[in-house]
Amino acid sequence: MTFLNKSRFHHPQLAPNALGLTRRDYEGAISTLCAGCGHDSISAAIIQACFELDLPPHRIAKLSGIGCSSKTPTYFLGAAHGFNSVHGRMPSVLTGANLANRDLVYLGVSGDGDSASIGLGQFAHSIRRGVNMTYIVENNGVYGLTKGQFSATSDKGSKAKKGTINTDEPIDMVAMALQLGATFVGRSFSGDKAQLVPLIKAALRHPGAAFIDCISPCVAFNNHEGSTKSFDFVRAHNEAVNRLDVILGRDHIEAEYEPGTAIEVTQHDGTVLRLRKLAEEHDPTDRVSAMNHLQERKAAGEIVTGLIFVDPEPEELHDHLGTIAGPLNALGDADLCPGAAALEKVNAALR
Ligand SMILES: Cc1ncc(C[n+]2csc(CCOP(=O)(O)OP(=O)(O)O)c2C)c(N)n1
Ligand code: SF4
Ligand SMILES: [Mg+2]
Repeated sequence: MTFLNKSRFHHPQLAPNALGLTRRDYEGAISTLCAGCGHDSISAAIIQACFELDLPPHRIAKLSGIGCSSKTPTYFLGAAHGFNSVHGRMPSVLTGANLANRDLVYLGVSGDGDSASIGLGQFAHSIRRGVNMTYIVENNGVYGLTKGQFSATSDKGSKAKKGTINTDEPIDMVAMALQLGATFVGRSFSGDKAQLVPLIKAALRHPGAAFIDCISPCVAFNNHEGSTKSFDFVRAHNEAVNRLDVILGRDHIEAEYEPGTAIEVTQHDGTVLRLRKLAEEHDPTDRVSAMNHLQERKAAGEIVTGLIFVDPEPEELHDHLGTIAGPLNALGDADLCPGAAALEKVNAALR
């Protein structure tokens, strides 16, 4: 069975957000993934983040490729626009949609196979172009949907369920996103909702290419001893660099921190990202420092999580192309065809 009907009834006292919507209004169909799959926790975190940000669900476009991870948009934001692309091709479809209508909030959901194997080139070009989006990779180190082959993010030396050892070097998507110029880079774990929800909220509010690598154990094929993407392994090696509070313009700031223990980054729309430092030597607004910290901790066997890098003054694809402020798909005949005199002027300038 691939679809289960969900009752529309909900508890009358469910708290509404500023739009008068409850958390239920941000849900989708009932998940058909394996019970305990990390991907379902990420869906729950996306629902929570969008609910808390008061995003109108119909102003969100969720796009994905192929895989268990790419199936998940069916299970959240049922009222959003959705597009399930060919395997690995989500980034170019998202780029095209964003160019045509910049007024939507773009959320790309993908897997490690979808983005680091077949879709690696697509991932790289969407990041380096600075497409304004939140790009989440639900990273389990296997092709879950096709029954557990190693993916390009499987660590060298890690063991498959049937005992095979991976001999290939892994692709670290966080390191790649940093190198490719992403203006927001985070890593999290599906089992750490307290870290993941604010990270997704901050990414959704970031006006540029925001990338989150979310380790998401596959309980069917990659949660055994010897796997470096299992719940136990990630819990034991998780090294959070900071704890993030997302403070919206309307919120009042509650806690105060000792000078030097927190960094505040104000985004264009007034959202304040407050980062409580856990790793003293890590400065999340310095790309080179972020790259160094990532590699140093990786060499020590740790998985760095948290908001690893953010550019407080990001540029995005529309800034680079100089497109008009409104969505291109709303242009009328007069804008698109300004007449013979205007054409003559352009031609004259080129003679
Ligand atoms: C062009 C093409 N090649 C191969 C496949 C087979 N295929 C489907 S999903 C998948 C891998 C999915 O892995 P990942 O993106 O990591 O998602 P997961 O299931 O692990 O969440 C593959 C190879 C396909 N559907 N299309
Ligand atoms: S096969 Fe793995 S990734 Fe797919 S639904 Fe099951 S646990 Fe999740
Ligand atoms: Mg996978």
